[in-house]
Amino acid sequence: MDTLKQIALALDGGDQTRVAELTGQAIEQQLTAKEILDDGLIAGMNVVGEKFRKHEIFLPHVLLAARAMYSGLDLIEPLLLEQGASMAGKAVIGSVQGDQHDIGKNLVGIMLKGSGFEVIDLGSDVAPERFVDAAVESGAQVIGMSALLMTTMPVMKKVVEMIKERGLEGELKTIIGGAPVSSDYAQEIGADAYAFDCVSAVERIRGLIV
Ligand code: B1M
Repeated sequence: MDTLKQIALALDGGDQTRVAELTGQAIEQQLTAKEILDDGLIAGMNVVGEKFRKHEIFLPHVLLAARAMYSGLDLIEPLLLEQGASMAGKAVIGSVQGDQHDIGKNLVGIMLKGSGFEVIDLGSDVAPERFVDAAVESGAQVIGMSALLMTTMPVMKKVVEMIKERGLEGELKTIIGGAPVSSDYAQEIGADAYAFDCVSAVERIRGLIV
């Protein structure tokens, strides 16, 4: 079995040590960080998500898988960052209030830093006013919000509304992402952009700043 498939399998098994070991091997084999991410770590996490959805596994298993995912992400992060260039802009990112899911948001942060952006990462469970305050205080041009739960998506709308209320529309742009979010939803709430994944997030944010 190839190394990437083994990574996915070890992640599904929640084996943090093995995921780190195999990710190290994949790096030695000169596989790109993107291959390791997409075909190893994310592939494994998708299997976990599907099993969780079908109630074949429960939360402790998902938590172990998430921990294993981070052991691999830690190793590929410097490689993703190597592609970095000069400062391209400043973005505030976070997972919205009520949402603890942060893996996708962290990937967006890594890719942005790797592309030369300054990133202010507010973490997860971020209240609307924290997003806007942090952007104003830091002079960021963009707020990037992540939501993985249908129940937390409406917080994104609150941030967009707050930007309008404070008269910052046009100068402070918003981008949203996360599995339940779509471009239709972005349009519906008046967000400036939607990105399907962390790679397109960088492209979209570049487009917003130009
Ligand atoms: Co939970 N969870 N979870 N979970 N979890 C999901 C999201 C779920 C789809 C599982 C399922 O039922 N199949 C489901 C949501 C259902 C829904 O509302 N549609 C769910 C649920 C229900 C829950 C709880 C409510 C479970 C419970 O307690 N009963 C609970 C909620 C906690 C909370 O947030 N308040 C919960 C908890 C957890 C853990 C804590 C155990 C853990 C999170 C650990 C962590 O993040 N630190 C967890 C996990 C790991 C998942 C799954 C399995 C994996 C999510 C993930 O990290 N994927 C997930 C099922 C799944 O998605 N397959 C699931 C990998 C990641 C790279 O993808 O985040 O989609 P993703 O990011 C992508 C894109 O979406 C995009 O780029 C990334 C890739 O390039 N993207 C952006 C993301 N943010 C972006 C922002 C952008 C642009 C692009 O611009 C700013």
